[in-house]
Amino acid sequence: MDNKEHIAYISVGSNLGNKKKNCQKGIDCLVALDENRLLAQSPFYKTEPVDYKDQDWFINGVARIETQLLPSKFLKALKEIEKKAGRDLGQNAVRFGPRILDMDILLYDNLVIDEPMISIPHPRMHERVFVLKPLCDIDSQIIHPVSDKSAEALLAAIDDKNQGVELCS
Ligand code: PH2
Ligand code: MG
Ligand code: MG
Repeated sequence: MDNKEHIAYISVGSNLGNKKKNCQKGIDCLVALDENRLLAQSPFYKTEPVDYKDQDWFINGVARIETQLLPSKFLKALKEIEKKAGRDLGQNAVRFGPRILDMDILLYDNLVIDEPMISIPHPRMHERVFVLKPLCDIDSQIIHPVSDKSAEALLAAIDDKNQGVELCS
């Protein structure tokens, strides 16, 4: 920890159990840590599964967090929260498949990291409506440091508007 404040955007998702509750609990657990503070949270969306389609629909949302944790520690905190929520991270867990709680780092300051254990920005965020829609709700002008485009511009550039995403009641 370098004691400096950093701004991170995270996504939360769930398609098992009480999906909305799982997502909210994930954010609550993260900001319960002394090093983190919640700056903004999007509404939740009900979303159709992408990549691996043969699974139940998801609840997704995005939050902006002020953190003193460096990226590797911040990621570790997310993974611990996922595990505590009961997520199966074993060998048999299907890639892109059903999960109680998924918490991903989308952006962290202007940082670009591409390493086996950590990739920032999230490598698929620019093609996912279920990420960009809630991200635009809290900060449509935030710039993706690789493409240099705003969240709003990235969302507008997605052709496949069939990725079903609707506001959660
Ligand atoms: N997460 C995935 C794969 N597919 N689809 C939706 N709608 N929402 C997700 O969070 C999601 C997904 C892998 O992380
Ligand atoms: Mg994910
Ligand atoms: Mg993940």
